[in-house]
Amino acid sequence: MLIQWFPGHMAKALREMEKSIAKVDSVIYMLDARAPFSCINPQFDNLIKNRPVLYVLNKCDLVKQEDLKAWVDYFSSNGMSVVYSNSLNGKNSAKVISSLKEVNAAKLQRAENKGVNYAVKAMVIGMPNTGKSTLINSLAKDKKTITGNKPGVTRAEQWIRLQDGIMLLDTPGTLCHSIVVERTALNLAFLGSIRDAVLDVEGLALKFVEYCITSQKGVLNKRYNVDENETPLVVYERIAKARGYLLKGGETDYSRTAATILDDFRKGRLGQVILETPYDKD
Ligand SMILES: Nc1nc2c(ncn2[C@@H]2O[C@H](COP(=O)(O)OP(=O)(O)O)[C@@H](O)[C@H]2O)c(=O)[nH]1
Ligand SMILES: [Mg+2]
Repeated sequence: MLIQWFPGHMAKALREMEKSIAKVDSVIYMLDARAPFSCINPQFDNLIKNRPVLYVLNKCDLVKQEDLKAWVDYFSSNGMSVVYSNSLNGKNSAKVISSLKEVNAAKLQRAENKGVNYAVKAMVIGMPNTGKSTLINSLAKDKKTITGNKPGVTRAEQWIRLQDGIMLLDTPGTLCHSIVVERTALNLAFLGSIRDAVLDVEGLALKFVEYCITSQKGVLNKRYNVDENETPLVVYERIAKARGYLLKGGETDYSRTAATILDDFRKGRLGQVILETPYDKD
């Protein structure tokens, strides 16, 4: 499957982020817990190399406990600071904040030694749709929030001040301009990080059905009440039939079915479905 997109605005966003990095102490790197590897953007490597990074496995509600634990262990054992989050309910907000302070401990200690009250500044980066804005909102909840321009900065930068002595900078999601590994491209497309307008949505949904019936057995049966023991195309058509998505003359409405399947996955209506484990090689 060929996945192409116009990278112009993303290249611009990356340039903006390269300017902003100088103003922040650290980085919050948002990853979708269902496919953390695929959400790593090699174009960020250079950007973040001199800053402490806190990796956030977001949408943890869409992943089984044991899978989440495997990912946390994987990141931790590779010396990376990691925390998980359900940004919709903000349950883990306190842990995200304390972890961010931990990765900035040296800076905070220096400030304390000088007797100054220092606000840690962190830039929130990640692929589109990983939940950056939702996380920021959940952390800022019930707290005094200021957004908009900082004095002396002409560009509209979205700074959010948390009462916990932290300032966060939201960024637009940025895809890399080419994704060489097909599995990665597919995962990002499944997750909704690539705009559907540039995708073959029906082909994508078919690939997703194929993935589910081979690697996530029972998920489609549970949601759509269809027998999964058939080819991906037949299962796809069964889902259409089960939903009554038929065109005049009884033909399958592939496009409506595709939209439903992908939306159900992205919104978590299929339950806990992972796309990757730390043991996946490719
Ligand atoms: N289930 C679930 N959905 C989430 C979570 N965080 C964000 N979302 C949803 O993911 C979608 C993208 O979130 P958004 O904050 O706009 O992503 P951004 O593009 O990275 O800023 C929205 O539909 C959110 O409601 C989470 O922790 N769990
Ligand atoms: Mg956003």
